[in-house]
Amino acid sequence: MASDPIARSPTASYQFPDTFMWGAATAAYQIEGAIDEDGRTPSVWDTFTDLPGRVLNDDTGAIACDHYHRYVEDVALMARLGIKHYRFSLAWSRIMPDGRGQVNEAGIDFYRRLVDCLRDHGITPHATLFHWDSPQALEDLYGSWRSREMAQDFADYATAVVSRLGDRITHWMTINEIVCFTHLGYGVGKVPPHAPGTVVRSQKEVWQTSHHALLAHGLACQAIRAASATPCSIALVDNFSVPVPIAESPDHIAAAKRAFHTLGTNGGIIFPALTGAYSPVLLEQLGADAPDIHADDLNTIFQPLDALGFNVYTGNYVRAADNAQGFEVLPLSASYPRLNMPWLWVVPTALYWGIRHVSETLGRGNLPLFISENGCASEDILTPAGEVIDCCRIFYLRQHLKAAHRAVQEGYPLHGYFLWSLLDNFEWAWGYTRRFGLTYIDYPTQARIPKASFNWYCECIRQNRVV
Ligand code: GCO
Repeated sequence: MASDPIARSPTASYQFPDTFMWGAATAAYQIEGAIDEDGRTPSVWDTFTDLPGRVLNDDTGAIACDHYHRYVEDVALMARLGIKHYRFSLAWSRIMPDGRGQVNEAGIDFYRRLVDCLRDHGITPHATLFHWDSPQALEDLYGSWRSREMAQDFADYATAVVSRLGDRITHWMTINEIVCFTHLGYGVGKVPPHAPGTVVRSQKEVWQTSHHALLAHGLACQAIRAASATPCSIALVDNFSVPVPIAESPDHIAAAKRAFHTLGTNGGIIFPALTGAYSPVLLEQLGADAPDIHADDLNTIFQPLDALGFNVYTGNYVRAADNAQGFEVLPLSASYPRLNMPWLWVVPTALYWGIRHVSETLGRGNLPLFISENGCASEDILTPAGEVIDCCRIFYLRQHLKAAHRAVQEGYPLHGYFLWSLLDNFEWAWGYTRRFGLTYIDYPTQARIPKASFNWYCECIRQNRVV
């Protein structure tokens, strides 16, 4: 009711500014399928999924959501949802079968068709150049991310893509979640859960892979700007770890800021990307395990960005402590709420605190941000009437959107939100056992069934607020 003071208050009604970008996200290997069509060659994920026992149920991305053939139906679904922004990724080995050199125009054509279809529906494409599916050819040639050569090959791939698609795509994201395909793909001392699953000899070599990925990001930023015919927006997408102060008092907030340097891989990924230097606290901790950094590397890595994409699913509570580091990361008890992944502790305030850390801990308060992924796996219930009930997902998303609203209300430059994911899809080492979609995929028939959360998110978008 217009006269209701609560309905008119942006705080109480969780109203977003009119310019807020509502979107959804996917990634090539997780949805496309068609792994050997129109000239695509294997990525490291094709090789990895073919190894018995690496992926649950030995699932592979060979068919996935068959999006390669069903993209028209999927774009119609996006239009029905009401999103005006769609984040997807391009498969490097579709576009450059050898990872370098010759461009496969048929691969480009698929993305041209997809993007034209999006634009016909008034949906702005946001293209991620790399979402973990390195060409197997480069893994065979020089060990992909283990080599510095990968950075230049990635930049050349970026040039090939942007010079062909830059007339229709103006929102680019270079690389998605560096930690996952480097530290989790080459990690020491355990069977890595991610492709390529090559265990390197030392921590130093693991850090070297993420350093090469940072270089790839930096060189790609330069390549995109040089190749784009029109002014474009370039972002990095990162899932830095978020220390959440246990209480919002100055001592705990200060402790969370200290913790930010060494939590996860923050000090060696988001720090160099956004500040031009590895965190000194991390470097001291790493000692001889720090990567080799050439003279000009940090200048290359520290490129001007138009935005940061922040992928957020969970966080870590931190409190001030009377110890050498001045903070303590609090373990969560077994009874703490968690959704359908071992790491998916429900910590909605991590979304807000992540944004504040970018501003206050990294000193990048003017850098536009968007949430490039947020969502959850939940155990969806299929009713006999054919509905899919996923209340847990609605509750999870609602809490996170409220945290996003708080960030906007307090003046942080959060411009948009991409929900992960539009569709249930191939959840990496978990195969098809985990469902993150707003849309249920019945894999045997490939039927798309919008879940309860789809209708709920549709209403949030329509009303431009958290309903
Ligand atoms: C990511 C992952 C997605 C996952 C999602 C759920 O960027 O984190 O890229 O591909 O599917 O995060 O685990």
